[in-house]
Amino acid sequence: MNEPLLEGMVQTDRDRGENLLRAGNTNCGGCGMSVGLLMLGRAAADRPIQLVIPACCGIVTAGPFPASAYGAPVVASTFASAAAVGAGLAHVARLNGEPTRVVCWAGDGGTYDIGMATLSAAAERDDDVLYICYDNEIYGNTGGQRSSATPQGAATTTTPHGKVGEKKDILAIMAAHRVPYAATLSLAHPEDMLRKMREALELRGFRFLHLLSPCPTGWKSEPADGLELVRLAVRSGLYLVYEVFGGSHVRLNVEPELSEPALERYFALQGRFKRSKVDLRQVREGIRAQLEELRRRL
Ligand SMILES: Cc1ncc(C[n+]2csc(CCOP(=O)(O)OP(=O)(O)O)c2C)c(N)n1
Ligand code: SF4
Repeated sequence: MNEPLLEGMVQTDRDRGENLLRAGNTNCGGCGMSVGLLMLGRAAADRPIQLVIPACCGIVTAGPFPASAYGAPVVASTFASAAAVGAGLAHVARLNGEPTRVVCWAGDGGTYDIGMATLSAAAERDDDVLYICYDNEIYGNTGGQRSSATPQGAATTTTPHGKVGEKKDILAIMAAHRVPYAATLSLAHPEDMLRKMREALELRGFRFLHLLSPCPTGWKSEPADGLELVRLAVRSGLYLVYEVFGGSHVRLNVEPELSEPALERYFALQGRFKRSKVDLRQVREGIRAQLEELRRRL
């Protein structure tokens, strides 16, 4: 039953059993999204999954039809419809009595900005979809414009002197929908990440995962520094690793050290912050405020 269909060119649910992301794909070296996909494949193991990917870097990854770099069936959607398409596929799977789990895999532009309406609607309806946002903090596929996930001070092609204004708090937005499960994922904490991906695949209803996804091309960083950057973001408290159950019960998974050297190094390793000279005192205040807010909800 595990024979490849269509001579192995296109993957269907029946063809799993190899990496979710195959070798030879077009992602840049050091792309955090690649590691995220490998982890997702590991978490899914033999479980049949269907991916819905809007027009972000993640769909370029697939390559030209009929070949595919993905070891799972993929629907390429418009930005505005990813969560709605995912909801439809999940309904069809349920009606057919299939165990297939539907996963939307979208960048921050497709999530925080362009896909927000259908994302919010699917979350409100509690559709049976796992939505994963890989957040590289820019519109990568179109050459690196700012998104509402771009952090303050980061230079992009549309904010050459550094973005003014803070990053949107997407986890707070999703938690406010009171979805069964929402969590952040750290590539530098693979066991925690795998556990959350497995649990999120298992749960029913709408689940949201946020992955800070280093993008050497947009962050102007060394490809080999990606995991170290995430580690520094977690150690400094800039990226909090936590999960929210039912929109209200919060669990902090990694205690941030609030390390100042880690914070300094995080910014120093990325060319995108060079020009704006980020005010680290202000960043520290923001970190403490967010952590206090989170602790109040523990
Ligand atoms: C409705 C719509 N607006 C704009 C575009 C152009 N566009 C293609 S890719 C892209 C950037 C996507 O950024 P993101 O979702 O963060 O994913 P990334 O490319 O960084 O992986 C944009 C704006 C589009 N395809 N559709
Ligand atoms: S531009 Fe960034 S997100 Fe897109 S493939 Fe390259 S490293 Fe990955």
